Formats: sequence, C-alpha cells, structure tokens
Amino acid sequence: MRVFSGIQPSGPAHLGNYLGAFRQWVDVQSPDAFYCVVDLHALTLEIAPDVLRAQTTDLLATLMASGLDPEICTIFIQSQVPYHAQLSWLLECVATSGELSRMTAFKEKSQRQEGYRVGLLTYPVLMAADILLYETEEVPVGDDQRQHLELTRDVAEKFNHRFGETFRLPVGTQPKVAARVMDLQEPTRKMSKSISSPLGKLYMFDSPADIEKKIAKAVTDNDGEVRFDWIKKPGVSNLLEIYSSLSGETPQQVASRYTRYGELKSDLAELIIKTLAPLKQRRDELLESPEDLYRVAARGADKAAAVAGAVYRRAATAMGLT
Ligand code: ATP
Ligand code: LTN
Repeated sequence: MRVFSGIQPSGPAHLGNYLGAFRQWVDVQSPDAFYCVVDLHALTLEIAPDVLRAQTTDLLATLMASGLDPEICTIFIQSQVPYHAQLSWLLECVATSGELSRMTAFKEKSQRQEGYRVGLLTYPVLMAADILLYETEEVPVGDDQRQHLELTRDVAEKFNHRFGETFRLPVGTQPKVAARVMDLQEPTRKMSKSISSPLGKLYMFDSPADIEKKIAKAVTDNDGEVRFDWIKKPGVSNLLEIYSSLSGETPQQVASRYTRYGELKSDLAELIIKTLAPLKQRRDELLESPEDLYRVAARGADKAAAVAGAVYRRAATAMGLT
C-alpha cells in the first residue's frame, strides 16, 4: 500500500500532531511509505529563515523519535525534491480559484493576514502535488485535512479527464480516536501550531511542569460532571478523548472513573508525561548529531525523487510539455 503524508515545519510538534498523525504514520510505515517535512508549505507563514531551518531539523528528529525508522520507510524534506514545486505549477493550471477560496483553512488563515500572500491560496494545490507525485493510495492525516484531500481528488480527476489517466486517486485515513485534538483554551477549535495560544497547545516536548500547568488550566465548564458529550461539554470531552487515545480505553470508560475535573486532569497530565518522556529523550539524542539527520533526509530525497520524477514526467508529457 503506497502511503504519503506530510507535516509543516511551522513550529514544534504538538499533541494533536502526535495523536492525529504520527502514531498512524508509524503504524503503517513500510518500504512503500513516504513521509515529508513540507518546508515549502511553511513559507506561507511568516517564519525567519534560520527558524525555518531549525524547525525542519527538529521535526526530522521528532518523527524519528516518534517511531519512524528510515531503514523501513522514506523520510525527506519537500524542498529537496524539486518535482513538488514543478507539479504544483502544472496543477495550478488545472485547479480554479473558486475551488481554492472555498477551503476552510484558507478562509481562516487569510483573515489573519491583511493582504494575504498568493501561496496561502494555492497551498492545497502544492499539497495535491505532494500526494499525487507518489501514486499515493492512503494519506494518514488528522480530521482537519479532509477537505484538502477532497480537493486533491478533484484536481486529479479533472487532470485525468482532460489529459488522460495520469494520477491515482488517494484516500485520506483518520485515526479512530483523537483525529481532532482540540485547543485546550478554545475547545471548539482544533489545536494548531500556528493559531492556538501558548496555553491552548501542548507541545510534545513541553516540560512536565508545563504539561501539568496547561492541562490544569484547560477550559472545562461549570456543571462539574465528568461526561463525554462533545456538544454540551467540549472541554471535558477533549480531555477524555486525549486520555482514551493514550490509555486504549473508550472515553466513556475513562469518564466513568472520575467525579471531579481536578482528578481527571492530574491523571491525564501524568499519563501524557509518561508517554512522551522516552520520545523526548530520543529526540534530544538525535538532535545531538544533526549531520546524521541530514544524511537521512538526503537519502530520503534521492529515493523520493526516483518515484516522483517518473510521475512528474508523465504529467508534463500528458499536458504537452516537451
Ligand atoms: P499549522 O497550524 O501550522 O497549520 P498544524 O498544527 O495544523 O499546523 P500540520 O503541520 O498542518 O499541523 O499537520 C500535521 C499533521 O497533524 C496533519 O496530518 C494534521 O491533520 C495533523 N493535525 C494537526 N492538528 C491536529 C489536531 N489538532 N488534531 C489531530 N491531528 C492534527
Ligand atoms: N496541509 C497539511 C500538510 C501537508 C500534507 C501534505 C499532509 C502538506 N502536504 C501531503 C498530507 C499529505 C497540513 O496543513 N496539515
């Protein structure tokens, strides 16, 4: 099964990235799986060049510390494989501005930037290129990416219809629990690297004291009942869902053990700290020799380019390029 997924180096990874994405990635890793740090996508945000580079390195280490093994799957950096940007241009000449301006992520992010830059609008086309270049069958992602996956399929279908069968149509897969970890301060919106407030997002490598503080301060409600109900109790339900994804129980089973928010919160903080501590240690070790990480990425880029190059040429030829 050909698998592709990506993460933006827009900041250190948070719990939503780990539970919604990385754990699935590890579960389905194989020689047919490609995982990419999508640095070209992160250019749509305002990030200083040295910060972008440092975050890219950090994410390589985070992915490997989370369990991705470069001996089993391919891990690489998007900008080191030029076909992503090249195919993106071809697809920009297929997708319409109507399709792109309907994207929820675009609407949210463009409101935050006055005079937003064009890359924010065309972002999903680059994502479509990422996926289609690898003849991807499955894209393990969090729930927030469903709409982008639909667009990828639409663009691929339109291309195939107009220029002949070129791309395979991918499907997105979400984890059964924690596909959408919510912001701890605003539990009706997703936890996000670039949008959530400092207390709203829990980084994978926050200190134990910060994890305790952020969970203790997580917004709940006033009725004092520990019950799983996304409509009436989004804050508590988010905590229960995070707990259940770490312990393997159902959220209802977890809820049945607690009568007080405080106890649920302190047990949850402990569980998060215990789960992430060994990953933090491994990530710190990996960051001690960045040259090794760059070697992994360079080898990954070579393997990726061999696959992506053939698909790019097929698409370019189909469109009439010489
Ligand atoms: P940004 O805020 O910069 O858009 P992000 O936090 O949304 O960043 P991405 O790099 O865009 O994270 O996403 C990497 C992966 O993590 C994607 O598969 C995405 O679906 C998943 N993911 C992101 N946020 C969450 C979340 N809150 N819950 C579950 N999965 C998530
Ligand atoms: N758009 C995604 C990141 C991303 C991606 C991809 C995910 C870029 N290219 C290809 C899966 C496959 C996001 O914002 N989370």
